[in-house]
Amino acid sequence: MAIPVLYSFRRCPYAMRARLALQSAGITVELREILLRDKPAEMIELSPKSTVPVLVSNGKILEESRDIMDWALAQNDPEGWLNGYDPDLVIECETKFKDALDKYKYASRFADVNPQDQREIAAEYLQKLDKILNNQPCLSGVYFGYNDAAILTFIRQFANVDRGWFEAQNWPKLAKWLDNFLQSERFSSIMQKYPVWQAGSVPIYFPEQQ
Ligand SMILES: N[C@@H](CCC(=O)N[C@@H](CS)C(=O)NCC(=O)O)C(=O)O
Repeated sequence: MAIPVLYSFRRCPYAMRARLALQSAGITVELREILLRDKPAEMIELSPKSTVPVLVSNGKILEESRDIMDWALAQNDPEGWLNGYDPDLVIECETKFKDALDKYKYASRFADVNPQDQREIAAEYLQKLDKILNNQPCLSGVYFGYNDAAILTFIRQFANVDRGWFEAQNWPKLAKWLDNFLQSERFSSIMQKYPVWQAGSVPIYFPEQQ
């Protein structure tokens, strides 16, 4: 079977969650790092909507990050990520929370948007996560799993908008959960820097072989 190809962008939270799942499933892909402002023609041809991540495997094209996660974990789920998977919690992150995050982070791109109001909307979701984390160490239960991987990368983005404000809020479990992830080997291994891919580049394989 040909090695699947993943078009990816290091800092994209959707691409990050796909890399987390591929790594957990132990599925090796050829990683093609792209620039959002200069997407390779090969990727646009395969996926005209051209968002990252895009995974191509034996002619099958997956262009939604959760589809890539599901595809990887259906083949191999050694850490039991699918146990405790809560699609509603993940979808709320991608819709209501992400919408508020974008308006908070990029307020000037929207007409009539008050970033503080948007931060409050996003914070409601974060309070909900903090409550869950009051009863269990991870959003998937005892262990890091699907919910954590699918949600953490967006919370990281939110926290980075104004670190001082984020740290001053009363969500200790959430802050600890984020911090544990940012300090983890798991995170550093999916955040390796790779040169931008061009046709003819030497292939880069991910996860890196130990
Ligand atoms: N629903 C998609 C969203 C992916 C997405 O929006 N990715 C962003 C980067 S973080 C993107 O590629 N945007 C297109 C662009 O900036 O041109 C998924 O889950 O994969």
